[in-house]
Amino acid sequence: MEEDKSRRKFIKNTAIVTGAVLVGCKTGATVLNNDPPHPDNFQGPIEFKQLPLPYDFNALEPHIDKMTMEIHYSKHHTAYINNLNKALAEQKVTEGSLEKIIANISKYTTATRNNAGGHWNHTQFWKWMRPNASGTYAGKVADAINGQFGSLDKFKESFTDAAMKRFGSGWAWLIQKDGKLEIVSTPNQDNPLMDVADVKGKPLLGIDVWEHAYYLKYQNLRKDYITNWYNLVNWTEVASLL
Ligand code: MN3
Repeated sequence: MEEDKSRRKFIKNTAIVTGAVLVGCKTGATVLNNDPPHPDNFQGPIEFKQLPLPYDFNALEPHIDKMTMEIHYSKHHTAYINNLNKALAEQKVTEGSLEKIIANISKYTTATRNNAGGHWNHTQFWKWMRPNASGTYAGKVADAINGQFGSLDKFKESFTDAAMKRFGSGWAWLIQKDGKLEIVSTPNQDNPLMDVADVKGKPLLGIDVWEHAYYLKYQNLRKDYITNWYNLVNWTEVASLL
């Protein structure tokens, strides 16, 4: 409770000092903009829900097997969402989009960071893959990648390298930053949209290199998983983000 009091005082002072804009949230309560946790005005937590997988569990075979997809989507991704909702309820967060929470992730708990990242990353990961993806590398996405990296093969080389060098669990990303494309990687469920990321940018493509993404089929052969994963890349989705 002491903490709540000092926080309220802090918020009040901050509002006076910065002249922060006051906005009304959906429930009619008045809250400080860009200050997601506001225990005074708690009206019930926000809740995120899982979108349906855009294809069947077996649709990515032979590159990713049905059981991996089923466990990955129904167990891992679902757990990130449930744990995110739990973490937000504990912090009495009543509003904010997933993107906004992620952009200000340093203001939240570690559980929020892990699970908000897990939810955003997987929601997008399902869209970055599609069955029979061959032949869609063309147009502006091909121009952008060829222009930045020389060729699709050169891009794959660098992207694979980033994904292989990510020690332990994490992700490799193709991001857009200051109008340029760049390849980076993040640990755990972090992503380049987070204010805590070493290199920030807009993710155009990302690969999950947690063992749960490939171990059933590929065991320790992460490189084989990455190599085969390129057959699934939904370049149309990448182009839509450019
Ligand atoms: Mn995963």
